[in-house]
Amino acid sequence: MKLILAIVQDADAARLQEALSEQGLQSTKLASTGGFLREGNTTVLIGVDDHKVPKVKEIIHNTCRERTKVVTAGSPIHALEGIFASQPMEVPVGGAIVFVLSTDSFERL
Ligand code: 2BA
Repeated sequence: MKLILAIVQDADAARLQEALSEQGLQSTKLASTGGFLREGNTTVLIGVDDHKVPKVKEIIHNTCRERTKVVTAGSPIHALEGIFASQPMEVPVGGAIVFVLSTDSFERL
């Protein structure tokens, strides 16, 4: 059993969950925030048998797009440290950042 953790853009999350659901795959969506842009993104948790991992990756690849975000001058890119973008800059985001974790057990109690 694996736990797939996919960090996706908010705009892709609904389509991803729908596509997973169509294949009978369960998922959980969590609101998250990127450390660099400090913008909202979505983390989707998907628990699957090992042999389904490639299928899940394929669905993620097919539903999550790469987009470019413009960080405007003066944006707090590292707000806590007080570091601001001095020039507008383009940052590619996505399609998705995917972690595959081995799980010791999966139980419904
Ligand atoms: P953010 O941290 O907001 O990063 C958004 C995008 O900014 C990243 O897109 C990357 O293209 C760029 N970026 C990040 N750090 C940078 C830096 N120090 N200098 C220049 N550009 C930088 P993605 O790589 O597609 O990542 C999308 C989101 O996935 C990230 O949002 C973060 O929430 C998550 N993520 C990415 N790598 C991760 C990791 N190793 N561990 C945990 N979360 C990660």
